[in-house]
Amino acid sequence: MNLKIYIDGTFYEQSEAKISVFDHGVLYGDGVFEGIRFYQDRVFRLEEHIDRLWDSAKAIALDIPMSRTALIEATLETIRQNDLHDGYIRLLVTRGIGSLGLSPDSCRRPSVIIIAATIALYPDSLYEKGLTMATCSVRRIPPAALSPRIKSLNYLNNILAKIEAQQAGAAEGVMLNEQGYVGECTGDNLFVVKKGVISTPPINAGILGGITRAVVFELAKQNDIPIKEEDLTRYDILVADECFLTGTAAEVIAAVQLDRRPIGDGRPGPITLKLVEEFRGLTRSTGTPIYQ
Ligand code: PXG
Repeated sequence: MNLKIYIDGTFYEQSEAKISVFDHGVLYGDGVFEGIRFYQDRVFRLEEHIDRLWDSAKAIALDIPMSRTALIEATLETIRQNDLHDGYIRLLVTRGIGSLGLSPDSCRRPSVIIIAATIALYPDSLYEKGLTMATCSVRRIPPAALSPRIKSLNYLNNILAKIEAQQAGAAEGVMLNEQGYVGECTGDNLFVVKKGVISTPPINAGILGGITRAVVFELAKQNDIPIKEEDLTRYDILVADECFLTGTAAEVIAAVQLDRRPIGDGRPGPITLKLVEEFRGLTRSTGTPIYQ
């Protein structure tokens, strides 16, 4: 597929879409990003993603060089330029070109990059069977070092955990925080269900405030399923009736094993499956229109 990529106001053919080796996004991972989905000509929770991008940028003292409205329009136009109807958007803001040296003072202008593409979805069988998880020895970065609420271009912490999970033969890795409580998975938030009540770690456990996570709170409330934020340990996953993960890429998906031990009966549970269905309904009936 030959995509058209947006870089700082211009659309480039995929093979021509390049940035400088002096961009501090490359040199230091200095920048922020968002992963966004669109379904049937509508972008899902676009405002929320743009809000989070702005907060991530503010938190690293990065001024996004355009207005929110202009960025929303550029995002929609990138999808239109590629004539896509369902897919994935990767929005990046890098610190921009500077000299070799940590200080962002040498970077004159941040760069805005927008990629819209089709997405390689998890196969349906994974939603029916659920995925496996392994506990990682790599801990989530403590908020005192770098807030995990910032969706920054530096994902090494999560990548190392992902490698560890894969080496253990699992699809996802459970990352604990510095205190040993469950944080999140490498690119997804984690929930458990016990006796009909859904629980998930609070944001101050040192996790990303997931947009899909927030949607699950809305869906649980609409469906009268009790939901709460509380500190969880590995024990709570092992004794849970159900476990599921949420993320823009995975949507809502059951997790059925931790460290090769079954969670509940080892199959996706009824509350998880209800949320999977409700979430799909929402993605196909709401969102910012792309083509009108
Ligand atoms: N936790 C972390 C650490 C994440 O990176 C989520 C939770 C879920 O958040 P949302 O807002 O998506 O519900 C994420 C999401 C990708 C990709 O391309 C996705 C994420 C990060 C990196 C890559 O699938 N993040």
